[in-house]
Amino acid sequence: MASAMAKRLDGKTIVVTGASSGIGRSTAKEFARTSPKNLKLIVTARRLDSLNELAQEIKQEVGEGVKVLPVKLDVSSPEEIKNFVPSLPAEFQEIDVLVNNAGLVRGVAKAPEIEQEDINVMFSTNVNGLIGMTQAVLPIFKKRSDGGRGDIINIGSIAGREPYPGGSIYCATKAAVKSFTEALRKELIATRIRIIEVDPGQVETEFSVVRFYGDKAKADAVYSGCEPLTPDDIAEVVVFAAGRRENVVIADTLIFPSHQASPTAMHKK
Ligand code: NDP
Ligand code: 8X3
Repeated sequence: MASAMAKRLDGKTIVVTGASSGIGRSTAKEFARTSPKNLKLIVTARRLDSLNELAQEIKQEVGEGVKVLPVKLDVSSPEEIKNFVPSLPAEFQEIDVLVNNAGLVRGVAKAPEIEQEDINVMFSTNVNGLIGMTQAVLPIFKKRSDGGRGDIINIGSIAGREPYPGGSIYCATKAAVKSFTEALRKELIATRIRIIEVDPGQVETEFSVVRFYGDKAKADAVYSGCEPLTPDDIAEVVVFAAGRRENVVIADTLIFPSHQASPTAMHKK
């Protein structure tokens, strides 16, 4: 017997950005596990090899009921976003859920020493990319009855609620995600389109390796003496939100591991 959540997700087409690693990868797998009979998953990122591996892993785990389409997509490129929906095979074009997860942090520099390139990459990915994907997919939602239907799930961060030293640009991008998300929910009030934000605290993924430009020792030090969340912990919240009854909007969530109460209030053993 299928769960209520499995039935609600059955037949949906879901896009996950940044699915080559971490939270995005776990989210794609969790959708597949939760509704394994009839689902279409479009997994996107810049690393196509990793997306192809993910597609294989999903197939091995749940079988043929979930169709996975890996798509190479750099969300910081407006041109690639413009071509994204028109390039999809017809059977994948009726998107129901967009998970705007692709994002990154670069460095821990403080003003005035922040590299212009890092500022550009963080804003063009975390903010422009998320807005661009939303604008690319919303017209599909808006064609549907009742003014439109579908889900946009934006991955924000505790960093967007509580900025911290050494993270000013990243925090500003996540605050922008929060503002955009909240305005969008108000703009779409007369529709069935659900605008959902999921804000994780500390999650161990490639996030810190990217922050420290590939220095794994520095990244590991971030998580030493404490137990961070896993990407699966966040994936479960994303899928739960998408799997609610249509009239239920999990508008906003903040998820911490038990040792964390803010970006800087961390208990380390
Ligand atoms: P990872 O580094 O493990 O994953 C980031 C994903 O984003 C990768 O799949 C990467 O794929 C993708 N990505 C980065 N840049 C681009 C781009 N220009 N175009 C397309 N895809 C891109 O980190 P997380 O899983 O932790 O991060 C996922 C989201 O969660 C981010 O938005 C992050 O800000 C947020 N978050 C993370 C927290 C944490 O503590 N880890 C806490 C709060 C929020 P590829 O390199 O192949 O393009
Ligand atoms: C990631 C959380 O606090 O490391 O978004 O910036 S934090």
